[in-house]
Amino acid sequence: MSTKEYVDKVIAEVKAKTAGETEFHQAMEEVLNTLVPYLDKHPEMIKAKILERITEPERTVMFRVPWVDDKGEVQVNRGYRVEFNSAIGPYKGGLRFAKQVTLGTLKFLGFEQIFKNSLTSLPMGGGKGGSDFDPVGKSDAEVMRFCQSFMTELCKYIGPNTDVPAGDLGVGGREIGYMFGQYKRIRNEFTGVLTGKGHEWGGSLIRPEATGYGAVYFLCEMLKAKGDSIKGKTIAISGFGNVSWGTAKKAVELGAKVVTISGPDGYIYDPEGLNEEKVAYLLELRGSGKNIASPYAEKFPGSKFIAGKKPWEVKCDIAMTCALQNELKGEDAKALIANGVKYVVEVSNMGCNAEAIELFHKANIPFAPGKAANAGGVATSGLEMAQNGEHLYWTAEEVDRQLHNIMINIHDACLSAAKEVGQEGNYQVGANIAGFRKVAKAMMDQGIV
Ligand code: 2IT
Repeated sequence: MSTKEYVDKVIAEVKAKTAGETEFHQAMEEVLNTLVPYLDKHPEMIKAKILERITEPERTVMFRVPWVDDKGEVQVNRGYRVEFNSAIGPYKGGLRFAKQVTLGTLKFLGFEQIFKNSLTSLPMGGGKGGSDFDPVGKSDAEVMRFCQSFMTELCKYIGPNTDVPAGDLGVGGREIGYMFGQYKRIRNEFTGVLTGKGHEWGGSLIRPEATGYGAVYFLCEMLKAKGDSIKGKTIAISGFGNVSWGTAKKAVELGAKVVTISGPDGYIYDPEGLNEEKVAYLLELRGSGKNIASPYAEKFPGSKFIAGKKPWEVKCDIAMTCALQNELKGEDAKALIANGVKYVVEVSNMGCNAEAIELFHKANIPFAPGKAANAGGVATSGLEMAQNGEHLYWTAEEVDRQLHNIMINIHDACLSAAKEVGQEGNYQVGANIAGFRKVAKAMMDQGIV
């Protein structure tokens, strides 16, 4: 059997035993398909069934999360933690609270996290969790009661050397605070069991900005590799949450023109570009808890709201997905290419579908996959863990400096891994191989576990 046939067989078997987990299938196929040239040179990994093992989470917990809403009615959600791989460190990854969350969603995110965390060069395994709890329109008291109930169960499975969750969609500083408080109360210990904490109680400076800053640092390296620079470039970004905010903040600071943001309701086109005031307004928009982007257009005349559409139809040099999985599909890629896009950076996890990625490759447009470009968030979580372990705080400059170095190293690791398998300039292949080989080697060293 050729390596390609072997990989196809593993993909088919994984799909058959995880029926219905479509987002996980997409993420798993995307990674496994790119590993063929690497596995060709490593038959010992095929023999040790590394692919069969790495696609099966070490452990998954699913649990009931009962809570009482403001009207006194009992609500029941489902909580999850997928502890995917601990070969190179404790499970690490965010918690996502969103209505549409399923086991398949969290398995895709947990699977991506294995390779992303490996790319950071920090000792972190891969995990992800969350709930189908919908934070939209919930009161502060409801969010607190939900978080406390969620943590009452989750606290049995996590710990600073076991599994360290963080935020993701629907989980920010407020939710991390409520969950940390409950963990501390039940376990009677003050430890770095979560990252993204408030700075007063163990959180790292720059963690809120880190995902967006890191993505822009990665973009700057891509530009540099082509003898180009970010200054004066027109950038279309999606979303208006934490990741979009950090991305816009750093891009604007470095002299780019960010002309779009978006929400589930549509997108904002701001031809003058965002400035410091508009970037700061994103925090207000998110804080409103309404999950819509349209109020931006009322606040800033000169910008307009386009209902029900995505920002990928505007003319831009650089497109950066900062919202959700599969938010940029084949037809969006075609529109971007027709409008002359020069670089695409996936900042959301699996922001582009397979067809879109293929189109960017065919058009010779440098494409950065999320697991490389958005790794700055979890990398800074790793730096938060290091500070907690040392019982120290580092300055913002120190954290930012380390984040910047990590992103430069990830960029270079992607390019050199791609080159080794004869696919020069292919960040997707490079990220997957560079992320995979470290975890696979660790698994080989640790025996059949
Ligand atoms: O997707 C991600 O990398 C995150 N949501 C951050 C995870 C973390 O542990 O900081």
